[in-house]
Amino acid sequence: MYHLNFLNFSTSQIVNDLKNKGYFACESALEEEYIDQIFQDIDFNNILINTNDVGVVITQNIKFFTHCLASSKTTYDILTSRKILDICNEYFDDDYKLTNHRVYQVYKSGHMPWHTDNNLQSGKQLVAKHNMPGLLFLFYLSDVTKNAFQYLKYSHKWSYKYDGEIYLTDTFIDKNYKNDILSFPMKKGTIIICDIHGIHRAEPFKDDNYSRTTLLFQVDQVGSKYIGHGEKNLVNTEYLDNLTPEVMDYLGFGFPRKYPAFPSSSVATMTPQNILALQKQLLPQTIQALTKSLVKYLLPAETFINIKRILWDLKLKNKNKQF
Ligand SMILES: O=C(O)CCC(=O)C(=O)O
Ligand SMILES: [Fe+2]
Repeated sequence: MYHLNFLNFSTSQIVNDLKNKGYFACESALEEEYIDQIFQDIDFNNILINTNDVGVVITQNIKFFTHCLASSKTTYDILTSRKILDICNEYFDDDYKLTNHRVYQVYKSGHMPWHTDNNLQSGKQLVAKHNMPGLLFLFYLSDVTKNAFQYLKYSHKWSYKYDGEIYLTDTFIDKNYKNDILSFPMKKGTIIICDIHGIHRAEPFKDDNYSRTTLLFQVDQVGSKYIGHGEKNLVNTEYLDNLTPEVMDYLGFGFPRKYPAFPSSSVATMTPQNILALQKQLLPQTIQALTKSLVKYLLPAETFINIKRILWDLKLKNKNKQF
């Protein structure tokens, strides 16, 4: 799953970087075949509408696949991999939980504000910043030349000064911390880990021909004071081939989770272009549905059942002929 250049970093080295610098980054950490597999698990061209499954939703210029653990064994394996758990075990000194995760694809443009991820929520609303330790993990699933992850040097040590703010403006950061901005334009397969208390963002970009795909997950040291902290983890039981008390605890078995899946989406979070493209996609299906309902209106229900019986009979006869 991981290349040696990541595995060769000892867990203590990584944890040391996280505690001192607030981040750790390593290029070509995730093997290509795992990245390819994630793209096979997720069809970014298929947006959920009356589909009885988990899948992709859109908000503005970002496509999100949130419930990875329900529909991508590869992401499940990465999120529960030994190396990740080892890092968490050494970094945290109390129980920790996977509090959110998603794969997202940003395209054409993006402007994320500077922020920290130590958020306490009530429903989908941010209500306060918390002081639980936590780690944000990012895997670049495409080469990142634009829209790179950015981190303010040592900000995990002083970001509490801005706990009253939801975001920090670009102007404020440019004025006060311009020289502290670290940017991570790196190759596909890169892993970046950072302290959730560090101030970070994805660098704004505008380019109709560019997109960036990322696997992100967050692990927080959720103490008994914060019962309910985190998004629900919908897990496909088929994937649970490594279940140990450690993994169960990390995934939050039996632990309440009160936050809705991120992002909170609806047709209204799509761009007008997206909605238009969707209408085009829906047209043949709408015609199909109309035809079906017209035929149903014209023919008695019994006729339908009889047609189905005849078709079934023909199918059986054909099958029997083959043997
Ligand atoms: O995509 C990135 O570079 C950062 C994402 C991030 O900070 C977030 O979603 O909270
Ligand atoms: Fe963030």
